[in-house]
Amino acid sequence: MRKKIALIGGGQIGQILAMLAAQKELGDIVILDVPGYANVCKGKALDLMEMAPHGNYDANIIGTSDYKDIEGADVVIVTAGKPREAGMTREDLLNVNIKIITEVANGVKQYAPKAFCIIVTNPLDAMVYVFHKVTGFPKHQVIGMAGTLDTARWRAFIAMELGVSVADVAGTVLGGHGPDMVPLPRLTTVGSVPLTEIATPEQIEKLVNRTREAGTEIVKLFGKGSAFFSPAWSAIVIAESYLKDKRRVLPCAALCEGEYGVNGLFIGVPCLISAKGMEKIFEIKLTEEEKAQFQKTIASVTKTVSECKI
Ligand code: TXD
Repeated sequence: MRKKIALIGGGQIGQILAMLAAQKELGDIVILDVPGYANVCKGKALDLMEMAPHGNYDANIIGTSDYKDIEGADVVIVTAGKPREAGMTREDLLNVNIKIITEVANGVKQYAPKAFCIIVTNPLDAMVYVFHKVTGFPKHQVIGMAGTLDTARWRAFIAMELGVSVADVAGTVLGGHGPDMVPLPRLTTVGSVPLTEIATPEQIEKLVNRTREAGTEIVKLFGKGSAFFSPAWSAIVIAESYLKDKRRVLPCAALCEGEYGVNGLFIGVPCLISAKGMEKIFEIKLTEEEKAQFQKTIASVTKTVSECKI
């Protein structure tokens, strides 16, 4: 029997998720959205079914607004919520998206209690916290997708700046999904050559700042709405690692209970994603300067989470 992937939210990111999940033959796909948007999602699902002969995949894809249809899902990816508009911070979305995530969490808890859940909705670190609180799911079953995207952006900008293949850029971005996220130049390499040896301090500073503001750079260009291609791919990479037990080590927002000096918060840390879900958090020995940056991002996430009053 095929695996089942439930996409909660069939907007910009949701539709690309559906396309990628189909092309990768990850399983059957359910796109769930609010009743007023269910017909559009049914149309998107049908369009993707009709793409299958050329896309060369077999999958059953449906659109719905009924949680019964996600029954028994193996993976749930949540993008339901409002995206940012120009001039908005991720935190401006807090109150409206808390309500949406609470409703979604209750639906998932009832119909897909064993699913590995990947939360994408912003403000990310707070929304994954709310989802986890409402479902009461074990910590290995719930993660937030942000660091995987922030790291993709970091790698892309380095490749663009240095004129090298992105395939050869390795590195990571930790911390919350906001302007004080923590790219780690010290641990970034280009074909095994340390970034710190082939880029100037000025170039590195520029790359760090661009990565921190990458989401906002796109929101400004769009005017309305936020990035969707790269967030979708980033979430699919995590889902695929779970479904195929690829055991990728990816920066995800995971519930830290002591790791990195964080207690009871979801924040971006390197995670082993296996068939067990978020199997393990790897701890990196940070320098004093990196620790100070990490403290700053913890403070921001703590503040946003405390505003959730949950
Ligand atoms: O790295 C990251 N985590 C992110 C997060 C990167 C980019 C964007 N990020 C956030 O993802 C963004 O700030 C939003 O909060 C979400 C989804 O972004 P998207 O661009 O897909 O937003 P859309 O196109 O508005 O789609 C959201 C859909 C839309 O179709 C709504 O009708 C639906 O969510 N929606 C709901 N679905 C189900 N149930 C409820 N209650 C609901 N409310 C809205």
